[in-house]
Amino acid sequence: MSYLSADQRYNIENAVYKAISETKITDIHTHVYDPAFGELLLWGIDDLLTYHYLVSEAFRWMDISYDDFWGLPKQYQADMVWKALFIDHSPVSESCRGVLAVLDALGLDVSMRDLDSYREYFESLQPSEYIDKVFEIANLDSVVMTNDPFDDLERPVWLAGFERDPRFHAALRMDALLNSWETAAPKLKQWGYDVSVDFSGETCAEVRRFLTEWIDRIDALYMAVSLPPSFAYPEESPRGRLFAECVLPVARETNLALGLMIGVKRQVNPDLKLAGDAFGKSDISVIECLCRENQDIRFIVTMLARDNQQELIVASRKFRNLHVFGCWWYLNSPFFIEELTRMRMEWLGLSFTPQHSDARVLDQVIYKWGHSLPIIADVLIDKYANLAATGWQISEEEIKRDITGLLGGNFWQFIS
Ligand code: HDL
Ligand code: ZN
Repeated sequence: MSYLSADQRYNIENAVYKAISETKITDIHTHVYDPAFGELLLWGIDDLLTYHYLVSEAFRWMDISYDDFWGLPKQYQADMVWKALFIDHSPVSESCRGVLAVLDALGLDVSMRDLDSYREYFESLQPSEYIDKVFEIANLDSVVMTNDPFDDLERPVWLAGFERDPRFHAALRMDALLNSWETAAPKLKQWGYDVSVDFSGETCAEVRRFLTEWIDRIDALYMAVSLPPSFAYPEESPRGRLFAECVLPVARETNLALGLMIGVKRQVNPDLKLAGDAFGKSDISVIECLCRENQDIRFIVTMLARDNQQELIVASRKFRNLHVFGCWWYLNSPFFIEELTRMRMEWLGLSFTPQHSDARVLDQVIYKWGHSLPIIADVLIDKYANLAATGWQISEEEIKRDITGLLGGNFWQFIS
């Protein structure tokens, strides 16, 4: 049994931190938008402070009614959140710390606690210069958006066409189609797709046409959908039928990966709007069945319940068409990132994608990657140190190779 000298560990640490800081990231799931979408791209201090994570935390201290709060202009909402979560109570939650980490990374003086001066800074910036700055600070190569043809603000931009910013890839999000078929069908009909809620006639063929036309229009990297804990497949339901007769055939036909984000319980408290969603434990056998019966389709999967993580890892060991990604939403904090990354590396080696930001406000990529990369680095250092203790020699090139894979390379290899 050979032991690791302090020098050996120091060299490994250096090589990992160097490679992590130099490797550009593909952020494979976000809610940010190509600048062509204008106001849909959120950025700056007031969007940061009214991010739904902070709103739900602020309501725990505020005695204003939901309606009164939502009726306030965004800046007033931000003022109330700032007071409740930063001034009246120390901002120790990850969402609050994240706002301060962004301001600090931008070179603003967080100790001043001067919200108006922060506002002046952001008001002095143009979106295009700010996007460049944020991508540079966060060391992003590109992001994947969440694109919803049923979004009335987003759809017309795509239909009018625009020159794409190559840093903003698209993903076709199918929640409205698959989880709200009764309201989606009439809209599809209105858009010229000959569908009926009762699936009569050419409905499934027309839904397939809708999917393929939008995949082409946005040049989607993958199709995606978020699903409730109760998600079942096969299932005698509109979603079950759409999956079987539309989504899976189109994935096969287009050779696009299918992103499944499982476990979200939507609108547990509707008064909180975007902040009103919670989660539940899902049945992993549904994923096992999908992967087993469709081994020619690639699934990129993340699950929202901590209790689903080990079984998702084991499912990924059973099916090479299942790629695990990210510490999603309520798992995107240091405590869970550490646990999930260690579990995954010990049982999947390097064949997974440890993180995505899920950023809804562009600036958030700075803190969401800022709290993830050091943890991923530390787990890697431990694993490389354990290898070195056996006498196995790791080269700097191999460390760079491994990290390039974890920060996007494995994703690109899996989906193409
Ligand atoms: O469904 C999703 O993609 C989730 O990420 C939701 O958008 C959620 O509101 C979120 O932003 N989580 O980080
Ligand atoms: Zn998301």
